[in-house]
Amino acid sequence: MAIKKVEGQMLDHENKMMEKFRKEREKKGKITFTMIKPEAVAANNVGGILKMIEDAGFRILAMKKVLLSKERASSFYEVHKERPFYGELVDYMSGGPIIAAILEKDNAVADFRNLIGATNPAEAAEGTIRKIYATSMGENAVHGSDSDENAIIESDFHFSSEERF
Ligand code: FUP
Repeated sequence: MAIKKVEGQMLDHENKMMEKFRKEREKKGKITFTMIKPEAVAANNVGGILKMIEDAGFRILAMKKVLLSKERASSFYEVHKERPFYGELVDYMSGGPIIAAILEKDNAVADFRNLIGATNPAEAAEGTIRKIYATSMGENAVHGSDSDENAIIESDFHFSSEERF
C-alpha cells in the first residue's frame, strides 16, 4: 500500500515536470500545428508531404491519423463560422481521415506558412507544399497555424500531454 502511494506520488511529480517542460518549450514560439487534409491523405501524399516538412527542419513532436466527427471539425474551425465556406469546410474536413501533427522548430509558425504557401494553390509559390499537392482553395492539402497562440490552442485540441515527445 505504502509503496503504491510513493509510486503514485513519484508519477505525479514526473507528470508535473513533463507538463512544465512542455509548456516552457511551447511558450517560446517553437511549435506549430498542422493537418494533412483528407484529399492529400486519400491521394497517398502523406509520405511526400512529411518528407518536405522534415527536410525543411521541422521535428515531429506528435502525430496521428484521425477521422474528425462533424462536431469536432465544426469546433476546430469555429473562428470561420460566419464565413460562406464554413459548411463546406466542415463537411470536407470530416469527410475522410486526416494526419494531425505538432511540429517543432525555431520560428515554427512563420517558417511553416512559408513552406506551405498561399491558401489558394494558384497563388502559392513554386516549391511550396500547396503548389505541389493542393488541388483547390478548399482542398488545399495542409493546414498550418496562423499564430503562436493558435498553435497552442490547436495542438491542445488534438493531443494530450502523453502524446507529445
Ligand atoms: P489558411 O490559414 O491558409 O489555411 O487559410 P484560412 O485560415 O483563411 O482558411 C482556412 C481554410 O478555409 C482553408 F484552408 C480553406 C478554406 N477556405 C475556403 O474554402 N475558401 C476561402 O475563400 C478561404 C478559405
